[in-house]
This record gives sequence, C-alpha cells and structure tokens, in this order.
Amino acid sequence: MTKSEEIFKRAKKVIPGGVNSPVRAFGSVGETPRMICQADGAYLTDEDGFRYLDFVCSWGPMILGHNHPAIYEAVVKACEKGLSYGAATRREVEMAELICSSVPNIEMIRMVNSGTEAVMSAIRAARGYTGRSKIIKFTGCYHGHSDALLVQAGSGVMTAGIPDSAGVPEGCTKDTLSAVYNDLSSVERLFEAFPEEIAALIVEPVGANMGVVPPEKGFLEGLRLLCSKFGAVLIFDEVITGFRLGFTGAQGFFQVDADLVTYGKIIGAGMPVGAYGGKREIMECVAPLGPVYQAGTLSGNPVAMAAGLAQLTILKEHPELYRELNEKGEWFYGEIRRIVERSEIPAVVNSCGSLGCIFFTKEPVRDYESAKRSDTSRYAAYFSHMLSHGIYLAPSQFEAMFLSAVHTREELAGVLELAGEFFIP
Ligand code: HOZ
Repeated sequence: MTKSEEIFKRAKKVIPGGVNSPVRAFGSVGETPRMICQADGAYLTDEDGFRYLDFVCSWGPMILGHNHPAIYEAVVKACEKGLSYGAATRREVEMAELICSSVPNIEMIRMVNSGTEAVMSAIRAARGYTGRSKIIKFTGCYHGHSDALLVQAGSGVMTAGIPDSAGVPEGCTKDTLSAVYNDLSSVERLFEAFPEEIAALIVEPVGANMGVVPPEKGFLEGLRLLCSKFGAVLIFDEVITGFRLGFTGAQGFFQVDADLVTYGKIIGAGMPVGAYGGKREIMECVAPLGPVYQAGTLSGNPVAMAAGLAQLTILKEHPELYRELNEKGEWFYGEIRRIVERSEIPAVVNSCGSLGCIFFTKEPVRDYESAKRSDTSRYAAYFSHMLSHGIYLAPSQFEAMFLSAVHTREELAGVLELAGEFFIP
C-alpha cells in the first residue's frame, strides 16, 4: 500500500468521502487521490515522493507557479506581523486600488474568502440594487455551492451526477432560471417571460466547469445587450478567467463590459480569497454604505492580501507574461488537437488561452448537453495513463486544464508525446 492509499483509508473514516472537496476524491477517474505534501514551480510532490507536472494549479491561481519567491517572501513577512486582525488594513486598500485602477468597470470592490462567497454576495447586491428576485444562470456553469446556484451546476455536481443537490429547499431555487450556454434565444425567452423580474444574469464568460466551453462569437455581446434592454445586472463570474486570460480577465479578452465581476483564489495567489466588484452605483448598495448586508471576519485577511498583492503586482508589471502564456496555450492545445485528429479515438479539444480540455466525443462541445456526451470512462483511462507517467490532470472530465508561466515548452512537448502514446498507440 502506498502512503497516499494509507492516508486516504484513514481519511475516509473521518472526512466525508475522505476529502474536503468532492472532485479531489478521484472517484470519477477510478484512482486513489495522491496526498500532496509539497509544490514547487510547475510540480507537485506526494507523500510517497512521486513528482507530477501539475495541470490543476490549485484550479487556476498558481499562474506564476507554486512557491514563487516574491509571493513566498511577501507571505512570510506578513505572517511576522500577525495572522488575522479582523480590522481594516492598508493592504486591502492597496489591493482594491490596484484592481479598480486597472480593470474596466470595477469602480468598487469587496474582498471575501472564496469564489462561492463572492458570487453569493454579488447576487445579493444585484437583487438589492434592482429590487428584483429572479436570476438567470446557465446549465453546466458552476458558481460555487450556495443554495440558489446549485441548479444543474457544473464541476463536482456534474462529476458526481447530482444535477440538483439534496438539502437545498425548493424555496431557495425557485427564482433561479436556467438557460442554455451559447444559446441566446434561450436567454431571450426567459427575459420575455419575466421582463421586469430578473435581477441578474450570471455567466462564466468561458465555461470552465463542464470542461472548457468557450463562448461563441456574439454570445457574450448578446447577453450584454439583453441585460441592458431588460434592466438586469450582468455578472461575469471570473473566478477562473479573472487575471488569467489577461490582467483585465474576460472583460478585456472579449471586450464585453459586465456590471459586476466575481473573483476567486487567483487574487490571493492561492490563499483563500474571493472578491466581488463593479459599478459604483451597485456596490454602493453594500453595507455599511447601503442596505445589502454582507460581512466576514477573515475578509481582507492580511496574509492573503500580501500574497495576492505580490502576485497581481507581478502580473500587472509584466503584461508579456499573458502574451507568452496565451501563445503557449494556443500552441499546446493546437498540438493536442492535431494528435486527436490523427487518432481513431473520438475526441475534440476545446481551449481558450491557457485553459483547455479534451472531450471524448466526436461532436463539437458547445454547452452542457454536448459536454455530457463525453465518454467519461475514456477520460478516466487517459487520466490514469498520464498520472502513471507523472502528469497531474484534473481528476474529472468536467474541469479545466491550467497552464502556468513556468510550464516550459520542453515539458509540454513531453506531455504531447505521452498523449500521442494514448491516442495513437
Ligand atoms: N470544484 C472545484 C473546481 N472547479 C474543485 C475544487 C477542489 O476540489 O479543490
């Protein structure tokens, strides 16, 4: 028995499913989770001493690689001054100033502790601002695990085949309307059915929790027009795309303006952070300025802010990092596409910048229904092949693959070779 197996056995006795977040149980890929004890650069090391080239990157935030020296130093220095104050600090102001001065449409921002919290709070702000109750989300998009959003969500619920979570009373989801990703007419129908009741529409500008599903031309622009026409708040959930597609996230990448934006762990360089921000008139509804209540002792935590500020400062000062990362993504996923095209295994490769995903189906994947057609047992076989050669992919078909600035072309060429062995044996 490996140490990972031994620890997982103990874990299952005291933690539901042995894990603190379902996808990492490796259930859908039929493997035992590797117990990670260290991470450096582009690599993870497990308790048995095996090293893996990491394509999860803590689900995105490690865009500069693990244990980046400047971030490490910022965190250590912050720790020396205490771990949590539950009080206002200069650093959280610097963080807000940095984001508000560089990202379009973010005039005010509030720090929270996770993407889930950011989205839940943004929706509350949108409802408070509009005085309306209904929201539109897309099937297969995941916006964290708050009650109102666990409706045909992506990510772990999709992996586990739980379209609607138990424990969520009907009352909590009765105002959540679902539309089809990349299908503007499905959104239009909802707006026409409830022209004055929809407070907000929330979307992952690149679907990245049903595998990767980029927006088709005109989709995000169409959502913008519909929200403006019907007076609804357009929320971009940029927990994955924010500061990844570019410093200005999906708003900048696709040149579409949102009213509110939500962020996750990337703004804490991997520490537990989230944030929501946007138009001043909406954010001014938030307490203590306005009547929409939202609070948190750990919000703007000094250590998390130090880590996040260090990472965002580097990203802002080095725009070439994004150019290189996106070019690397285009090349890498393009090469996988070429391998797949020569293979007899039915598969398609979706990608956007440094995000990518292989679906094991012949048909194009453009929404939740087409994503679900992927042969997940094939994905599991591919995952195991890669893992056995030291490549750590997302342990689920319905997640994204993340590249970082420190994945080298040589390392990626090695991954292409391994993919070739699987697809063209
Ligand atoms: N559902 C998360 C990714 N979209 C996985 C979180 C985790 O297991 O850490």
